[in-house]
This record gives sequence, C-alpha cells and structure tokens, in this order.
Amino acid sequence: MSNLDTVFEDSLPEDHRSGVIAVVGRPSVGKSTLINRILGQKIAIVSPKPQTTRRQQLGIYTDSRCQILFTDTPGLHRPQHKLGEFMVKVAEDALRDADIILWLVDVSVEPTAEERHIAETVNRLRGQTPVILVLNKCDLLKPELHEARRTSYQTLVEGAEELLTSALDGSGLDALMMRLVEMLPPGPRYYPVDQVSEVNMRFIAAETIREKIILNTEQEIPYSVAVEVSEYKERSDDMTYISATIYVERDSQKGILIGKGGDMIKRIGSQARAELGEMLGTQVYVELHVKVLKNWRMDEDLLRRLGYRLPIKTD
Ligand SMILES: Nc1nc2c(ncn2[C@@H]2O[C@H](COP(=O)(O)OP(=O)(O)OP(=O)(O)O)[C@@H](O)[C@H]2O)c(=O)[nH]1
Ligand SMILES: [Mg+2]
Repeated sequence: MSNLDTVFEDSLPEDHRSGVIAVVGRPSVGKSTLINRILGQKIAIVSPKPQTTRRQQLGIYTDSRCQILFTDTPGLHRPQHKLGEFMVKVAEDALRDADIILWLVDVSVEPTAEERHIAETVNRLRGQTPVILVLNKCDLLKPELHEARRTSYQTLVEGAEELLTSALDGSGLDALMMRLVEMLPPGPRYYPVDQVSEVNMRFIAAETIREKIILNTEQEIPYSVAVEVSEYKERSDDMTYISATIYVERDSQKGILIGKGGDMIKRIGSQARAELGEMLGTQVYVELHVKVLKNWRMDEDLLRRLGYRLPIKTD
C-alpha cells in the first residue's frame, strides 16, 4: 500500500456516514440473497424453503463514503415452537435497534394475511425509525402489475418510501444503496475496511452444512436439524478437517438423513466439502455424525446448548 493509500484509509471524509440497517420481512422474500448480493460475497445461507436464517447476522458494507451494517434476520412468522419464538425475537430486536428498517416483501405475489401481521409488528416497533419498503423479486413481476402491487403494499405501512429490486439479478440495488447513504446519519467506521461479517469459519462451516441439508431434504427435516461443529482444524496449509454433529428430533429423521447405504449423508458432506474447499482454498475433509436430540426445538435448555441464545442487553 502506498503512503497516499494509507492517508486515504485513515482520514475519512468529513461527511462519512454509518449506521445499522435491519433487513426484515416474511420468510423467503430474499433478505439473505439481498445482503449477499450487496456485499458481493456469500455471508448468509439461502434456500427456497422458508425459515432458512435462524440468527441475526451482520453484513458489513464499506466504501470511501460510508460503512453500512446490515443485519440479516430470521423471517417474521407466527412461531410454532421455542426455536421459532427465538427467531422472531431476534428479528424484532433488530427492528428496534436499527437506524433504518428495510422491510422486504415479495412483490410478485399479493400481500397475504401473514404480511399484514408483519406490517402490524413493524408499525408497532419502529418508533421514529424510517422504513423503506423494498419490493423484491421484481424480476418475477409483469411490468403492467407494478403500480397495482406497489399500491397494495404501500397501504400496509405509513410514510414508507418504496423501491423495486431484484436481489437475484441486482436491479434496483444501486438506487437502494444511494438512498441508504443519503439517509444514514454521519458516523465513524466501526469495522476494518476488509471485514464483511462477524462470524468465524466454524459458524460458516456449520451453516454451509445446514444449507446442504435444507437443499437435499423435504418436509420437516430442514426445520428439525441443528448443526454443531465439534472440531475445526487446519491440519496443514492445504488441508482443513471439519467434524460436525447434525442433531435431529426423531429416530425416523436420523434414518432419512443418513439415507440408503449412507447416500444422503455422503451427498450432503460432499456438497459442503466442495463449497468450503472453494471458500478456504484448501482441501477440506468433512466428517458428519447424526444424533437424535428429542424435540430440541421445543426445549429452551437444549436451544441454549445449541447456541440459540438471545444477546444480553446492557441498556
Ligand atoms: N426470482 C427471484 N428470486 C429471489 C430473489 N431474491 C431471492 N430469491 C430466491 O428466494 C428464495 C429465498 O431467498 P432467501 O434469501 O433465502 O430468503 P430469506 O428472506 O432470507 O428467507 P428466510 O431466511 O427463510 O427468512 C431463494 O430461492 C432465492 O434464490 C429475487 O429478487 N428474484
Ligand atoms: Mg435468510
């Protein structure tokens, strides 16, 4: 790095802006896809199945003018078990703590009763925080329906401006970023320029394995698994060893996850190994074990043991 670059890095422009943007909405509207796309890097797992994201996850966008801290959140829904309650609480906390709320909706479908329930949550918790209604998945919407759909979503939240985006093909994202920079308050850079998230490789490994399970299984299985990495070792410069336990709720789920002759667990392992290998630039060895932890989603103690803990608030 030249001296000039160093000076540029150290001295931020006078009107440098920063802040926290909570990305909230119904499951599957594209919250994680949007953040990954803006960051140009996969920091959160994505799947066509609802309730993929389970925790709050930070995505850090930095350029010379601003630092934007995106919080990806679990989809807001009516919880059916303790894990669901935890997920909704995480999203609600993120809403309360934000400088700006991005409320994502799937503009390719009409608002449902579920969406009206979320509108009620957003309106109740937002206080004075500005809300941008992000009409995502516009690539799936016929242009002649734009106006009608815009109106049906606009009526759900008072005084929100709205923007059409496609997190999949990137359209509308430059306009969204420009608007966010305009709206953010002046503020410092909180994280180093090259940091894009707060999670460590152990967590990324567990999430990557969970994503491959979600993509390869059906019905209850995607929702009934938790993944815990018990060992993560860089055995040499070109070899990483990862051992993980997949917890399921019932014996029958264990059987399905292992598959005939172990073919399902092998497929999950090899897909995770390929993705992690590309990410790490090393050979990766993934060892997977499946264990039954009866009804863990209903049990607060087990949830805590698996790391689903709400942060302790100091204020
Ligand atoms: N066509 C289209 N598909 C999209 C778009 N954004 C996301 N998707 C797809 O929608 C599905 C859900 O995306 P996610 O990013 O996992 O959604 P999410 O809102 O994070 O979902 P949860 O974590 O379950 O709350 C995936 O299959 C994405 O590829 C979009 O703009 N257009
Ligand atoms: Mg998500």
